[in-house]
Amino acid sequence: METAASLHEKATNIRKNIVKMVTKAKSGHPGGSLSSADILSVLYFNEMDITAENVDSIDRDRFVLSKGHASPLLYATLCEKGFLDEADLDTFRQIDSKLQGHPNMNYVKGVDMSTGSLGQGISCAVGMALSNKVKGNDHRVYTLVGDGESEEGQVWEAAMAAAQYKLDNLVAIIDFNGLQIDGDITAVMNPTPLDKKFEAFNWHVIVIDGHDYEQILDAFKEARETKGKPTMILAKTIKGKGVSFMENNYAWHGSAPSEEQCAQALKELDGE
Ligand SMILES: Cc1ncc(C[n+]2csc(CCOP(=O)(O)OP(=O)(O)O)c2C)c(N)n1
Ligand SMILES: [Mg+2]
Repeated sequence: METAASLHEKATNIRKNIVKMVTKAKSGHPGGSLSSADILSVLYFNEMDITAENVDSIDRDRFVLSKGHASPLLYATLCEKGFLDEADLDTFRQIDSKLQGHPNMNYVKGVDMSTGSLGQGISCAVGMALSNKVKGNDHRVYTLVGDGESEEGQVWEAAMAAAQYKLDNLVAIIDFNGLQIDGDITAVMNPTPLDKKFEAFNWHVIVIDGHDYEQILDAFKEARETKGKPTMILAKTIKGKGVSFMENNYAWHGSAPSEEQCAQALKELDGE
C-alpha cells in the first residue's frame, strides 16, 4: 500500500502537468482536473489493478472518465503511470495529436472509454461492469462523474440500471466541487442532495473529503466490501485545488493560464 506522502507526491506531479498542458495548449479544463487529482492518484497507484504488464489485457480493472473534459487529469495520470511520456503531453489539443481535448480510447493506451458528452461515461461504465458480471470476470470498474454532470438525466438512468443489476463491482466517484461551467451547481440546476438521491436509487453511498488520502483509501476499501449494490463515493473537493487563484473560481473551469500565471501555479504546487 502506498503512503499518503507518496500519493501526495504523485498528485502534485499530476497537478503540475495539468497546468503545463493547458498553458501550452492555450485551452483546456484546469479547474475540474485539479479537483480530482488526489482521487486519481489513489485509484491508479493504490486501488486499481492496472500495470504495464496487463494494460492491454481485458483482465484488469477499468476507469471511465465520465467528466471527459478533465482529460488533462487523465493524461497526466497515465504519464505518471508511465503509459505516456512528457513529450506526448506537450502535444495536448494539437491537430493530429492522440491527446485530444476529450479522451479517445482508440488513440491512447490506458484510456478505457471515449468520453466528453456528459452523462454517457457512467452509462458505459455500467455496461462494462455488467459485462464483467455476465462473463464471470471479477475485475472492477470505476468512473469519475462531475457534480454538474449529475444534472444530466442519463446519469440517473445509469444509476437505476446499476442497482437493478446489483453491480457491486462498480464504483462511481462524484467530484463534488460545487461548481460547473456556469457557476454554483445549486444555482444552475440543483442536483443535491446527491447522497440521499443515490441512496434512494439503492446505491451504497460514502461521503468523504476528496483531498484526504486516508478517507479516499478507506472509501475504496468499504466499496470492495459492499456486496449486492454499487457504491457511490461523494467526494467533497475544491475546484482548482492547489492553485490559489483557481480555487473555487468557476472562471477557471475551461480557461488557460498565461505563462506568468503558469509559473506562479507551479511555484505554489512545489510548495514554495
Ligand atoms: C452533454 C454535454 N452538455 C454540455 C457539455 C459542456 N460542458 C463541458 S463541462 C460542463 C460542466 C460540467 O460541470 P461538472 O460536471 O461539475 O465538471 P467539473 O466541475 O468536475 O469540471 C459542461 C456543461 C458537455 N460536455 N456535454
Ligand atoms: Mg463540478
